[in-house]
Order: sequence, then structure tokens, then C-alpha cells
Amino acid sequence: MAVDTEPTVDESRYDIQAMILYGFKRLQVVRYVFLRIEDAAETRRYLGAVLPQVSTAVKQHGKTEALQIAFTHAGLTALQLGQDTLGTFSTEFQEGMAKNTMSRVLGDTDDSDPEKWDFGGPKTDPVHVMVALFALDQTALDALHAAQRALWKGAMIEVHSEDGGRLPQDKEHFNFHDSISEPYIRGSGEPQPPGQDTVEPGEIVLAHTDGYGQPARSPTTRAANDPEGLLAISVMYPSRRDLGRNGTYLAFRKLEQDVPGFWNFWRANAETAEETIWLASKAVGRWPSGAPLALTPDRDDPEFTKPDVINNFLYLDKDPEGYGCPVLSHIRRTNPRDSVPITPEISLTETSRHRIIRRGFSYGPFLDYVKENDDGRLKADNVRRGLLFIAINGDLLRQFVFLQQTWANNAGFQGGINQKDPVIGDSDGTNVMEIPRNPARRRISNVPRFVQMKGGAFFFLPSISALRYLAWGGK
Ligand code: N7H
Repeated sequence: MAVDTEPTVDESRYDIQAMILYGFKRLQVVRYVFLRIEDAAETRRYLGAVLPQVSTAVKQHGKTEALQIAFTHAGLTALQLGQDTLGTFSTEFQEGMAKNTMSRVLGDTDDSDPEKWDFGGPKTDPVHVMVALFALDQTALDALHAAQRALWKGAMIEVHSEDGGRLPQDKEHFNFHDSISEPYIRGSGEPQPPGQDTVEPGEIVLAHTDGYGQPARSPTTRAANDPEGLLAISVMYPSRRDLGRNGTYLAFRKLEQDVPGFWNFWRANAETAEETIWLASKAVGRWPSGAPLALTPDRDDPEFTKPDVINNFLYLDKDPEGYGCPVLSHIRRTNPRDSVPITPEISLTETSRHRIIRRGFSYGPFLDYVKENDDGRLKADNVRRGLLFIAINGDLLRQFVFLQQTWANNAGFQGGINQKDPVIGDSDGTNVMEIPRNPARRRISNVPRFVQMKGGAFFFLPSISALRYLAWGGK
């Protein structure tokens, strides 16, 4: 079957879990419940029972709650899938996020070492399943959770949970407007805001055509395992059935943010409170309002937060040298757009193969920098807060892991020396941040690590058909 005759993502909505296309912006609270499978048959029964409640990507507008289910490789093993099926998942998913080599690749070392994680590490209970519950408020969330508990009783044990919520004005804890720039999935049928870049559907949804014009590598199972015909025929291996089609991979990371540490560091390097905000914005690449530094380099101007402007920019025409948005800032590293030093066209194609969909919720109380700062400084309060970060992508290694390793943690990114992503890099306290300026650049030394990793895992977020197959007892 030719790839381009396959149904589009839009036509496959009924089979796709909602969070691939929706951030559930209306839903204010989330609880990620991490579970260990105790009884495989009972877990299949639970999956069958919960299936009608799993939110699909069929229009979510007006919905007051949502439920999504994802599995780790250990979880699929506990569900008794055969080795022949388990071995078709990507190697990094099979090995997991807490494995020694992956920890070094991601910079999960020292205080971010899996040994110290709250969950998902070698010293905590294994995570098999994540059930993500979204609701309008805490009362509704608790009720949703209680109903699920009754349903999975006897099947799975809760090993951990994380609660998240929205901060005022779409901010994250460092006080910057977040969730602005997401890629548009070709054929998704969603509106495409001005400036939003397009990625091929297989960059996000498995078995659809990816950025190389190939069907995105997707886990499969023997045709004989699926006598009921619950799964589609694999495009790549027509003798097999596609377990991954319309599903995706997801990286979940609990990223703890040192908010007083972040602001006090920039304050210590600035003459004034105003310059403090300028320095922090140079690290991020946007002003706190979300206005891009590439378009408004000197001041946080609300004109540049309008929907047709806020994400409608490339770097080479407006800011080739990074005088506005430094080359080494967080947003220019994690999406260099046209500015990878090749040709702009190749840069855009190259970058489109390293995009992720981000689905973050914050945890912990908001320490509002605008209200709480004293001449630009914040009092350390030793409260845990951060981002429950989710990256959704068809290829964990080429997308999420690449961003963290090759662009964020790479001290030599685009010719830099000893410079890591000042927001999410695994800085060791000796790194520098260089701010290009005319006539002389400015260097900030000894940038510490402001974000520590506290727990997580790689998950497979199956399609509705794959969930039905798992519930039926598919191997
Ligand atoms: Fe980042 N921050 O508050 O500084 N991020 N991020 N991120 N991030 C973005 O453009 C932040 C993290 C990306 O297309 C904005 O939507 C924080 C990880 C990508 O131009 C802000 C944390 C990874 C983009 C932040 C964190 C990424 C992006 C601007 C952790 C991947 C889009 C808002 C605590 C490995 C870039 C926006 C583009 C934007 C922040 C984590 C990637 C404000 C605090 C782990 C691809």
C-alpha cells in the first residue's frame, strides 16, 4: 500500500489519544498516576472497561475532563506481550530513561541522577502504566481519580502520582509565557497559527509518513496474534500487524526549577532590576510576556505578543548574529528555525526532523517574580516546584533526546565554547553564557544548573485500536 494513500491524521482522530493534538487548555489540573501491574488478566479487564473513557482526538472543545493511558516497556512486558512484539519497539524505549548510558546522554547526573529520583529510578517501584487524568478543578480531579481507583483495583497498584496545574497567564515558574511554539502536524486538520512550522505527520504519529518520506518506524506484531483483525496491516511489513499506528512515544520528565536561584543569579550579574529581566530573557530567547527577542530586542513590547506576531519569525532575516535572540538561548537552541549554519532551506528541513510537541503542566506553588521580587532579588523559600514536562514524538532518539543532548547540553553548539542551554542544560557551574552585542559581546561566567531532573520515564501512548488489542489479550 502506498504511504500517501493512508488516512491522514485528521481522518484518524477517532483512533488517536487526544493529547497528541490537544493541550487541554481549558482543563486546569492534572494528575499523572504511575502504576505497577499486579495481575495481567485484571489489567486487561481494566483496559477494556476504561476504553470508552479514553479521550480521543475527535474534537475536544467543551470537554470537562480527559483521561489518557501510556505504557513503559516494563509495563508491556508485565502485560505479557511476546518477545517477538516487544523487540519491535525502539531500542531507547525498550531500555528506558533511567538506564546508565541514557542518563549520561540526557545529563541526568549528580543531583539529577536516577538514583535520586522520586519515581522511575532504580531505587523506586517500577512504573508500568501512566494514567493521566485532567479536570476543570481539584474536586472533579479527585472524583475522577476515585472512580479509576475502583476500576483498577485488583489489577494495578499506584506507585506514585504527580499533580500539576496551570500558572496565571500561561506562565511557567520562571515567570515566562510558555506553550507558544508547537509544530503543526501536516494533515491534522487543526488551525495553523501564523509562523507555525509544519512537520510531517510521522514525526509525531507512528506509521504515518515522516520527515524522510518514510512510514515512521512503528512496533508490530505477527498477523497470527491478531485473528480478530483489531490492528491495521503494517505498511512496512505487510505480513505483520501495526501495533504503533496512530500511537506515539512520550518522554515524561519531572523538572525541578530553582526559581530564586535563577533570578538571583541574573541579578548578581546585573546593575539594576531592569537589566536582570533583560539577562534572564537573553537566556530564554523571549521576554516574560512571550514577545520574541528576535523581533523586539530592547524591550518587552506587548505588540509582539499578538497572535499573528508572537511566533511569526525566522532568525536569519531579522537577527542573523543573535544580537536580539542569542544563538545559545533556550528557544534558539531547541528550535534554531532557519539558522542552523547550512543553507536556510536545509536548516528548516533539518530542524523539522527534531521537533517535539510539548505538553507541560507546572507543579508546586507559584512564586510570582513580578510581585515578590525586591529590587530584582527573590528570597529563597526552599519549596519544590517545577515543570511536569512531556515531549511527544515519533522517534525519541532523533527528537527529544537529540534536543536535550545535541542542542541543549552541547557546550560547543554552533561554534560556542563551554556554553550550554542556560535554562535546561546540564551545566556544572563553570559554563558561560555569551550575549552577542556590537561592538563587544558580553560574557556571563559560572552559569549554574537551574533545572534538575527528579523522575520520569519513556512511554508508549497507544492508539485506541492498540488499547483494544491489549485489552483483548493481544501478544
Ligand atoms: Fe522549553 N522556560 O521557561 O524558559 N521553553 N523549557 N524545553 N522549549 C520554551 O516558545 C522552559 C524544555 C523547548 O519553537 C519557552 O513556546 C523551562 C525541555 C522547545 O521557538 C519557554 C523548562 C525541552 C521550545 C521555555 C523547559 C524544551 C521551548 C518559550 C524546564 C526539550 C520551542 C515558549 C523546566 C528537550 C522553541 C514557547 C521554538 C520553548 C522554558 C524545558 C524545548 C519560556 C523552564 C526539556 C522546542
